[in-house]
Amino acid sequence: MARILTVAGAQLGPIARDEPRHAVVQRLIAMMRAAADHGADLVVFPELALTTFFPRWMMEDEAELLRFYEREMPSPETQPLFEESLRLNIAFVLGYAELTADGQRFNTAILVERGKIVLKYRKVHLPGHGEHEPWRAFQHLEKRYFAVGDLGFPVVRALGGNMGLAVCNDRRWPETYRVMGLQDVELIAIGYNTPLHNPPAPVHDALGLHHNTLVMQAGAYQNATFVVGVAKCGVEEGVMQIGGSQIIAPSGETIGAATTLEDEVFLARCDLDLCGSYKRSVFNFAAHRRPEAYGLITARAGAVPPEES
Ligand code: ING
Repeated sequence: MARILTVAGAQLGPIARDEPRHAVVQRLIAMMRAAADHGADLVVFPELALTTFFPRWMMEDEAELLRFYEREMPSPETQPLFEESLRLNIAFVLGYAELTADGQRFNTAILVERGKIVLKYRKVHLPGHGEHEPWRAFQHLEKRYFAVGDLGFPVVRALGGNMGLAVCNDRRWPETYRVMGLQDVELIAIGYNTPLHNPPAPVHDALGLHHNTLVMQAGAYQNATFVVGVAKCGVEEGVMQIGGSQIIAPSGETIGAATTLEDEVFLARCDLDLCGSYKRSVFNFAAHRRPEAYGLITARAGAVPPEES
């Protein structure tokens, strides 16, 4: 029996700083309905999909900062999204800022199937900086506002396949995909907020969309998995964030893509059994990988250059 998932990406245009959650949830529900109308089994929303990308500002006032986090999931504002997904029988991935009961803060993503959270992930690779850096046109304070994720990179059986999650900067690191590849993942959903301009390296800006596609196509192919990358994009509070939302097959080919910088639903037919032809040949990990040669990958964080000869 073929395991074919119709997958939708629900790219988000800008969310204003003062946009109320219930208004954002209505945008999400509208896209969830559009996805379901096209027969989608799963719809993927971006990273931090309930609020503006608030790490772009330095906030000294704790109360102001904590307004951007969710204390419960679902909450009264997000419950309608869970109910609609149950009514439409469509699963969804949602990124949001999580404040735990014991006060920890994470950049979190969840997979919800039949109204239940079946997978939770907390972002491991936090880009940016921890202190206010006024020289920047805008801040990127994820290292200040979030703790490093403490759940690893879990993969679960859901929707008839092996599902995994990652968040934004995670997609740039091959380890993210490989740890899930070693759990036989077949589809990884990755939401992101990526400013076009990167203040520490402006010369990279023109390559932003290229790097976005490059890392996700590589991750998909090298781990024989589908990758669904979905942006929050457009000019959000004065900062241009790239689009480039797309669905990538285990072949590394992009098989569905958004073409605007606004709220946009796009789809692809994902035959999960396509993963097998790569998992059984070129990326048959058991047959070809040599972990005994890879020790540095977990033993060392930063690069150490060779001795001068
Ligand atoms: N954003 C960016 C990302 O990794 C970034 C950070 C911006 C990296 C520009 C490189 C260039 O896509 C988040 N939220 O991780």
